[in-house]
Amino acid sequence: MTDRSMHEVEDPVERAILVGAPPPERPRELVDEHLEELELLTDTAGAEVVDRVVQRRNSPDPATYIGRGKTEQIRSLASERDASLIVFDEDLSPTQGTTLEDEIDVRVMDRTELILDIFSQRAQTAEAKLQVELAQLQYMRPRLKRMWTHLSRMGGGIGARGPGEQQIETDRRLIDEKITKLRNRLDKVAQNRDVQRKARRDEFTVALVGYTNAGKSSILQGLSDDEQFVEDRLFATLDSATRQVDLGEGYDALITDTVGFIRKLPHHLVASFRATLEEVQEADALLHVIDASARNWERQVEAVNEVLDDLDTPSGRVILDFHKIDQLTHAEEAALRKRAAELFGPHVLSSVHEEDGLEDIRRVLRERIRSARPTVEVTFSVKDGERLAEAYREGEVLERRQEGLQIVLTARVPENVLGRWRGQDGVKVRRRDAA
Ligand SMILES: Nc1nc2c(ncn2[C@@H]2O[C@H](COP(=O)(O)OP(=O)(O)OP(=O)(O)O)[C@@H](O)[C@H]2O)c(=O)[nH]1
Ligand SMILES: [Mg+2]
Repeated sequence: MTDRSMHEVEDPVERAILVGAPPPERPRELVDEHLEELELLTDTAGAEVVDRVVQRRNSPDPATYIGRGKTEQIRSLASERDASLIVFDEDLSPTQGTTLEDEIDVRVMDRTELILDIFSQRAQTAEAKLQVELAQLQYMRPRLKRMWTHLSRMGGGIGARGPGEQQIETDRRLIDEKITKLRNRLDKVAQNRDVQRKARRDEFTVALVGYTNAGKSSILQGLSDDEQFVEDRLFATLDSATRQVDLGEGYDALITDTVGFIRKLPHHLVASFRATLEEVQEADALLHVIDASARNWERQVEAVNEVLDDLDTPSGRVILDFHKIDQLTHAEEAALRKRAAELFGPHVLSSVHEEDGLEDIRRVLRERIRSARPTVEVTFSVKDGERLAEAYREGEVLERRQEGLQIVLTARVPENVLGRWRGQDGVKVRRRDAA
């Protein structure tokens, strides 16, 4: 499989061995699926997978997760394959990481560390960089001993020894200070965000959420004719981008593309991305984009729902979008429609490769807007300039006429504004359509 002589000539790419240690009852198919995903993650991080090792375990070994025999086996496999990295699908405790790295004598990472690494490579905005750095420091803090070993390994290895306990203590204090600083800076960024959000409170907002690589950025691009960063890679998007989108029939919305979710998204990351993800919590509607061409889409939906629950997202706002349906045969599409109707509430089907493939999305969002901001006829005095300004500012005026000393507007107005108007003397509100 590997040609060592070629490798010796030139190969700057890290060579990785993947290790899965699933419980005995996990079905084979699922074990493979997890390792395939780990391979994609490893590839995204920039390393090449040269082998996979699986050991089923009832309970993890406290020192090495896998058994001693397996550890020894991986050690010789690593030297045989010339691997420079071992990636575990399971989360390793600080002790397990250190012991494994000592025994295998090659750098060891777990899934969380790998995802953090990808995020740090991909973060673009100042906010995303701060968020990833915070999550990385929190991950590193209890694992300083191993991190130091990484460094000494990179520095040439032989003779290089890890720092003494005292050094680690000092580092830990420095990290704590840094964490406090980062938190403060992130709080400031979050406040700015709040201000921006308040400024657009009266526009209808939609957040695109979904498993990584589901097609969220492609959909935003298709809806807005705007260039988005689309890539057949995991976590192409880390920074949320918001676009004003014309939905047709005079409706528009602000649509935000967000970071993709994944099974077991490290919780430090969810915590530090909380500010970004507030866009999700506060959106008027959530379009949950599902890659319907993935054979495990149902499990991806579950993983996304777990993160959404974690964020306390009201489920009534979620619309499921079965995407990439151009990849399905007619029979598959029919089966999907049936399954979707059995399982879920409101849903649509979409594709960016089919003519009018995004029409269903536009339609369902128009419906949501109609019920969130009903069309009303509102009557008030011509002298009430404040009301007129408010109608234009907070709502969408469809028609305006004057009857004597009264102004009559037909407008789409958010419910909260209508509530205010109803209590006002001299303002009459009449509903034109049902919610
Ligand atoms: N066949 C097909 N492929 C699609 C469709 N929409 C997107 N893709 C492809 O799916 C891959 C991922 O698309 P993205 O839009 O980057 O997905 P994303 O959900 O933004 O991914 P992350 O930002 O990584 O979370 C790309 O290779 C797209 O070209 C579609 O409707 N049909
Ligand atoms: Mg994206």
